[in-house]
Parts: sequence; C-alpha cells; structure tokens
Amino acid sequence: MGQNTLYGGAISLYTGKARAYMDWKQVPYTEVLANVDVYKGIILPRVGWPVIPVLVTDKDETVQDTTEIIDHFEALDPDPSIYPSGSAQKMAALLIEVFGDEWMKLPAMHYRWNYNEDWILTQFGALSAPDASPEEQREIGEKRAGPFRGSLPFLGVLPETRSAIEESYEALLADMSTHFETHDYLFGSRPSIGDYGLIGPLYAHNYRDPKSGEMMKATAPRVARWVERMVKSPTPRGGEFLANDEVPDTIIPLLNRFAVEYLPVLEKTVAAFNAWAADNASGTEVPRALGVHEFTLGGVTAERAIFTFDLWMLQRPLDFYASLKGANKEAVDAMLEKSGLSGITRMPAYPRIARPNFKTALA
Ligand SMILES: N[C@@H](CCC(=O)N[C@@H](CS)C(=O)NCC(=O)O)C(=O)O
Repeated sequence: MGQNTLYGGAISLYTGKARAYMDWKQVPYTEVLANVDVYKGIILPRVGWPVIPVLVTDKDETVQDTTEIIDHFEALDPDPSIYPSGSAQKMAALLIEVFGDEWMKLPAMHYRWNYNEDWILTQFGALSAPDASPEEQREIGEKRAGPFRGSLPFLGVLPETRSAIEESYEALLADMSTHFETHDYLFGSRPSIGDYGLIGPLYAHNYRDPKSGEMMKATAPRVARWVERMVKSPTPRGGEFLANDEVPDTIIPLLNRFAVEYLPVLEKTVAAFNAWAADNASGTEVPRALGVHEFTLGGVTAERAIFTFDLWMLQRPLDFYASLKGANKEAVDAMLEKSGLSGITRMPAYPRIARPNFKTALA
C-alpha cells in the first residue's frame, strides 16, 4: 500500500483548494513540490499536460482536478461530508464553487500580477528550482511564469477593467465580512464545497501574496480569519451545516454577484459551445477556448476568451438542479429567485462534457 501524494505548490490556487480540503478531512497524504523533475517524471507522463495539483493515490491512481480530488475522498469517506444535505444549501454551495474556481481568477490574477509581480516571479523560480539563489530564481521565474502572466488578457484582466475588478472584489470582501460576523463558514460551522471554491483564489493569490494579503487583512480582517480557519481548521471533520436548509440572507449578495457578473458570461459561453458542438462528433476534444467575446463588469465592457472548462464545472449544479423534485426544487427555486439567479435554470441545454484522460471532450 502506497501513500497519497499531492503534487503542487504554495503559490498554486488549486493546490490551496485541495490541500485545505484534505487537511479538514484529515486525509493522510504528503505534499510534494511540483518542481521541473516532478513535471517531467510524474505529471506529464500521468496527466499528459502540465498542471497542478495532481493527486497520486495510495493505490497508484492519478486524480487531476480539485473537484475530482475532493470527490475521490468524499466517496471513500462520505461522513462528515462537505456537501450539505439540504437542497438549497447544496445548490448554493455548488454554484459558489464554480464562481470561486472560475470567475474569481480575475481578482486573483489581477492582484497577483499587478501588485506582487517581483515577489511572484521569484516564487515561480523557487517552485522550479528550490535550491537556486533568489536572483537565479527570479530569472527562472520569468520563463516559468510566462504562460500564467500571459493569461491575464485572456481572462479579461486588462488596463481598462482594472478598476472594475477592484471595485467588484472590494464589494465581495465587504459582503463576506458581513456574513462572517455571524457564521464561521458559508453555511454554518462546517466548511462546504462552496467554501473550498472560494479558498482557491482567496488563499494563494489574495491572502498569501504579500501585497494582496496586507490589503485583505486591513480591509476585511474577518475574511482573513476565515482564510486562516480554512487552511488550518481549528475543528477538522467538525461543525454542522445550519439547520432547516437555511441559506443565510448574507449569502444572497454572493449569489447575486454570480448573477450580475458571471451568468451573462456563462450564457454566451453556452451559445458559443453549442455552435461549436454542432460541427463536432462525440469524443472530440473540447478546445480550452472558443475565440473571444465581450463581457461587462462594473459598467466596463471588454473582451475575454470564451473558456469551455467553466461549462464542465457548471454541469455539477445543473445536474443537481435537474435531479430535484417537489419541496426540494421549490426551496432551490426560491433561493435562486431571491438571488437574481433564476436564469441559470433557463439556460439552453448544451451537450455533455466528459473528461477522459484529464482533458475535456464531447461525451
Ligand atoms: N480546474 C483545475 C485547474 C488546475 C489548474 O488550472 N492549475 C493551475 C495552477 S493553480 C495550472 O497548473 N495551470 C496550468 C494550465 O492551466 O495550463 C483544478 O481544479 O484543479
């Protein structure tokens, strides 16, 4: 019997998500820094493309994507679960996971690259070459960080959207601060899948990167305390979700931010994907991006790439919604209505996306 090994790094958004979950769940594992040798010797041969985190399980299975890593351990050890059993809480948590994982890359990448550039370049070098000098690490970092820094305009992190991203992020922190006056996590005293979606961007980029962390601690200390609880749980495997499937009123502004900022992007992504899928057979690999489209944030309209991965993630809340009946469906409909998010249930259907061999493909 081997051991669970998480290949990742401290600067990685998604490693932070998987690590926080595995620590709360008290999964026995070792974290190994994904340096150049690990990418060449383990990640590329097992996954086929360079990405972190990657889990190699104690049975030598490879699991990639934090959502699948989490679900791997949830299936092995379902109780206590990070999925609320109440339908409204679960739907809200699944939506917030998608929002955190995909949409919050904008503030994460903006603050990292526009406020912490020198620091992060050296950190990228340290990830590849932990024993090199800081000067060498910065040089190596310049090369290694290229694709990440280069992704900013594709995400829509542009000079013209900078103020809108900051206003949106500051408002989100204010909303979360209000919520954490009363609750330790999104839905009570236990972290949910929604909390794990948010911790990715809010830990590595927006807390751990020095300038971003200073700002969070100064403007939203309650959010900083939540980050600290998320990454070092005072009560691993503990806590409860709120009784009676309650979605606190202080969660509604988060969902409303999804509705206002992100839902229109998803709607346009579905339209682009459906047009692409009409010309492609089952089994075809789905391109990571399908051209560009306009999006509007805080009244500013700009262009960004049309990312297809979001639709793979979105299948989770949509599948859950499709499974609901009777009172459970009514509770979810009421929660979505109150959040301005009913549109999510009216989006046109789109062909199923699978992930054979760690790459999205038409099912
Ligand atoms: N959705 C994935 C994303 C993993 C991911 O994007 N990881 C980043 C580092 S935090 C990466 O390695 N990206 C390389 C790439 O996307 O090409 C997850 O949840 O694990």
